[in-house]
Amino acid sequence: MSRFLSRLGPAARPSRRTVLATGLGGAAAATLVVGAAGPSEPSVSADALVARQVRDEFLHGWRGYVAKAWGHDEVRPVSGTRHDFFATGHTFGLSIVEALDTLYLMGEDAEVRRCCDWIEQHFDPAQDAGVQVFEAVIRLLGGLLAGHLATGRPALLSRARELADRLLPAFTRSPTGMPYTHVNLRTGAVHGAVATLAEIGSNAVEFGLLSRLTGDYRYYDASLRAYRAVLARRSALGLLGTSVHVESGRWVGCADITPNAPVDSFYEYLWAGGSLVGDRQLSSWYRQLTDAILRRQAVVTGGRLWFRSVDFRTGKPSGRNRAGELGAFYAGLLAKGGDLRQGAALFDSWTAVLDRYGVLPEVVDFTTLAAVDRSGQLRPEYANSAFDLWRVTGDERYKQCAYRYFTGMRSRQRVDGGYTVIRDVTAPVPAPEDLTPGYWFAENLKYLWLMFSATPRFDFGTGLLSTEGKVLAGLRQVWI
Ligand code: DMJ
Repeated sequence: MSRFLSRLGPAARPSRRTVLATGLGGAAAATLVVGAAGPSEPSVSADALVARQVRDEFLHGWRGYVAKAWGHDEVRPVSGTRHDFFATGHTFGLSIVEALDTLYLMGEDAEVRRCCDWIEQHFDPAQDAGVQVFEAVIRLLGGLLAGHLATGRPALLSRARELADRLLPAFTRSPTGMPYTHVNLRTGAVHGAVATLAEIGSNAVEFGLLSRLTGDYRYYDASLRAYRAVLARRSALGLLGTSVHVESGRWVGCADITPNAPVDSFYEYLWAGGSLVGDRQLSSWYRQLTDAILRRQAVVTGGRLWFRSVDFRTGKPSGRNRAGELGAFYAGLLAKGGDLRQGAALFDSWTAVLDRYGVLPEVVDFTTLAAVDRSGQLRPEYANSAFDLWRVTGDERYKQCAYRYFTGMRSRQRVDGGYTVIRDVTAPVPAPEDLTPGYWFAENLKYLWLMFSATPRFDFGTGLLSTEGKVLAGLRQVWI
């Protein structure tokens, strides 16, 4: 049986000095002055003003979802239509589940109650639908657990448990323990025998917490078995490939593309699982793999730190000098994991991309910073790393960067019906693509809110967020 030994160790709480007190430079300073309190308003700190802007924008997106897509997975804010995320013709109220703990942290308690009521009455974890296990775990299971921690409502925990029970066949029917990518929630039928590392490993945090809350260790043990199966297949260099056939156990994709998708959160959960669950095995694997990645994949080009893709058996570089925005989370992970210098350097690399485009493109060539995939997917990873680095260092610079990210998103991706992904971040007037991804409600503005609001509902020392931004430790039930 797995043991739960400790929680995330105490981290220094970043200073609460205001942004203005430290002297902002450039565009961020100018924007803040414009937004500062007028003569008739009571004196409010610059942080509080930013927090108010952040909450206003979150609620703008939320109202768009409520007005046009309530009860459905995602909203298309331009056309005012809906999108089924998991399976056509099925809804899990994804954006409701994603938004729940963000609304709680922002003090929107009436909305929290409305979301919980909807989940209790309508959320159906037994639909005859094949769902992607990875997405169901990080988005739905994580959201239900965070909602339970925020509100104490037992029904959210029982929905979480039923969902996890219906996802488990993906693990238990696999001969290696590495999960199939998809499972039918009603029948338990599995499919998808080639799984990426993110799909195999991004569950230890949710399953670990569920096991602790229920005393049922089948969930966490399934996570560990999957992790063990991957680690047993490490190369002599200590590196991992991209994807594995979960029945034969053979590698299918042999490039180690860390920190890019689709391996990204595999590494994140070795660290987060080790911290939340207190499992030293996970922490030790994290350390060993990270040492190998830093040794074999880190590369400095144009004075900036990036990570190159290599063959995991030989270490030979692939020559594809691509960095996906999804990999921007790695700056914060490196910092949390004890490699602050490298984490800060990688964050600076992504800040150079942000400075060039205003909104981060999906993929860049890291030797030139040219946008290779120009779409702007409303991704949260840069803000996530700003938050992590601020927590680790207390350095106000990370808040300034996060604010620049916020204003870029607000000026280019805001539409009347909410926020949307865009086709081309380099276009002077970007064409909207008409989707607010569910993760936008879970992540982007939560990181900003936590940095600027000083909310008493989050424990800045012990708090831990999942890869989907769900607060799975450190939520405080506080009346505000
Ligand atoms: C989120 O769903 C999660 O953060 C996931 O781990 C990868 N990134 C997306 C949002 O970009």
